[in-house]
Amino acid sequence: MEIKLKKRGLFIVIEGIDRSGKSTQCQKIYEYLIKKNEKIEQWKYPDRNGDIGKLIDNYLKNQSEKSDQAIHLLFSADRWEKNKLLQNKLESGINIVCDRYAFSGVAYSSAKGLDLEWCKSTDSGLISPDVVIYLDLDPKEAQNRSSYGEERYEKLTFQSQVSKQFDKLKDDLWKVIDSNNNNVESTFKEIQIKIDELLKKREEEKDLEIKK
Ligand code: FDM
Ligand code: MG
Repeated sequence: MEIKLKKRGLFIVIEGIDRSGKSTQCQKIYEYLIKKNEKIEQWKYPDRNGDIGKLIDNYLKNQSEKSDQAIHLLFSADRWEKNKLLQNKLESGINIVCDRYAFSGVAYSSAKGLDLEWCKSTDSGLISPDVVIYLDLDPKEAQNRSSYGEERYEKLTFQSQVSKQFDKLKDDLWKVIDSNNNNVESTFKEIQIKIDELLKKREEEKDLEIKK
């Protein structure tokens, strides 16, 4: 009998409007998993250092113009470029915590008026996360946070529209956390509960695999 120890890495996605605290929580998750002796990497989309990411970065900084469809496809292409690598990492047992993913792609592009289903279609087939942690923040609250307004999308009316589009994407995979209190620790506590749950589930699946 061949015993196959299947310990796939967790793919944890953090989503939310601009300034909702995603990068802070990604860092907290990273540190938490390191402490638990887990292999973990932090990813972020768009990947502004890659070839495609550089085009996106210019657009976001208002240094170039693109049609709504073209920029949507670039964001999507940025993810497709790294999909295989992501799969390999997860299969080799590395956990990935990712700041934004295809849900941002759909929410931001459809907030401009592009068809929701079309927006979804370009990401169809990408690896699905194990959980989407959504940091829920009132767009008016976001406006008061530091560095707001530097990039193209950081405007109250647009962020309010993005927030409404995110609402349409929520499903059972999502864990929605109210982040309006701006309390890093209490927000993380809720995330931690979810992560512990996922780690436990994965261990149980591994045990099942051994018994088979
Ligand atoms: N964004 C991000 C999109 O419009 N589509 C996407 O697919 C992704 C991943 O780009 F305003 C937007 C969201 C945000 C901007 O993201 C850059 P960061 O997290 O603020 O760097
Ligand atoms: Mg931003």
